[in-house]
Amino acid sequence: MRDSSLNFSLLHRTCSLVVLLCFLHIFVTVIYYVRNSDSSQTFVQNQQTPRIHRKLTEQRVSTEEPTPPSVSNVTETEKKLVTCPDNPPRLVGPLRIEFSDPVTLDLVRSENQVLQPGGRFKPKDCIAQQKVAMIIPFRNRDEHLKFWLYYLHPILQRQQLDYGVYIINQDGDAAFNRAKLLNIGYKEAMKEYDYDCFVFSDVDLIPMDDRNIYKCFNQPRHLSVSMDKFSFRLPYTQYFGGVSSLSKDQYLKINGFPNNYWGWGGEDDDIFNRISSKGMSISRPDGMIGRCRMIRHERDKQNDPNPQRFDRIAHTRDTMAKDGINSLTYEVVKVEKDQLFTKITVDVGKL
Ligand SMILES: [Mn+2]
Repeated sequence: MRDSSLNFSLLHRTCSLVVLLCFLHIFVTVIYYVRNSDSSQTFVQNQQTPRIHRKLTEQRVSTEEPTPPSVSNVTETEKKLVTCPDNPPRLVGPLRIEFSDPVTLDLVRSENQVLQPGGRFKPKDCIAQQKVAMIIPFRNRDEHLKFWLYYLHPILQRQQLDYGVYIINQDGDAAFNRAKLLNIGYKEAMKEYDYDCFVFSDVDLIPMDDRNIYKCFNQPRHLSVSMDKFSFRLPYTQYFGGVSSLSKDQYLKINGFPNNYWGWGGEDDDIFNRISSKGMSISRPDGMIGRCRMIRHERDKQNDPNPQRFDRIAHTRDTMAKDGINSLTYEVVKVEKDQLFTKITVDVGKL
């Protein structure tokens, strides 16, 4: 009799313990589930509230950014990522660049499926140090553009840049105006994204080493320092043509670029004058890393040497305050979003 009551009480206690454990388990599961569904809801809100919020505030004069619950959440997810390193780990150094085999846009598209529409990219394993807009002045150079896209996209991705590619296409066949197209590229890119750096590149120049990073430095940067066209030497010390980069601050400090250089030449020297007159200097990669190839071509029609260029360059200091990004006028004719680039066709007027 004593024995069985002992057994019974033992059984009773064991059962109670099991029931308690079950409850505990259910409790923990429920808590976990509720927390999870909570955060997935705020995530969906993340994507929706800014738009709704903006709509609501459009009528009011809105001085505040659309903050709400989203912001804290976004920074939480971004906190897990660290800033990309100064020396991107996947760079390979010297590259073999040649233009004998034709490439097609479809090939380039298939090799760059990571791109977002408009030729946009962001590294996914770290936060890019800079948001860089690649600005390419353009007219009738589709063959060159294919090579540029074919070579540059993988390089820029290895360089871990948060970047977008903007082809600024001059409409019509009046004299070409490279510097004005660059100004337009700045303006149009800024409408789209909060870029803090601008790389201005001719369409026919390809770097031969991916350590030549297409980003901004503490001084305006000349990137195409040793071109095959000039036997891999700087043609002259002040040369700033080909490929260059300026941060947003550097660009605004010089009032952007001149708008009145029609035809070939001079605008790059004007830009150099603007930079040095504001007390800045030119930063450059070393000659080996800064090697690049130019695709050989005939001079374009409507791009004859500009006879006024010497006179203009001599007066940069007097003209730069009123001619630049602050006096820019143009009209957008067409915007095309390709997987590989954003192409903006513009009417720049004529001389
Ligand atoms: Mn050229």
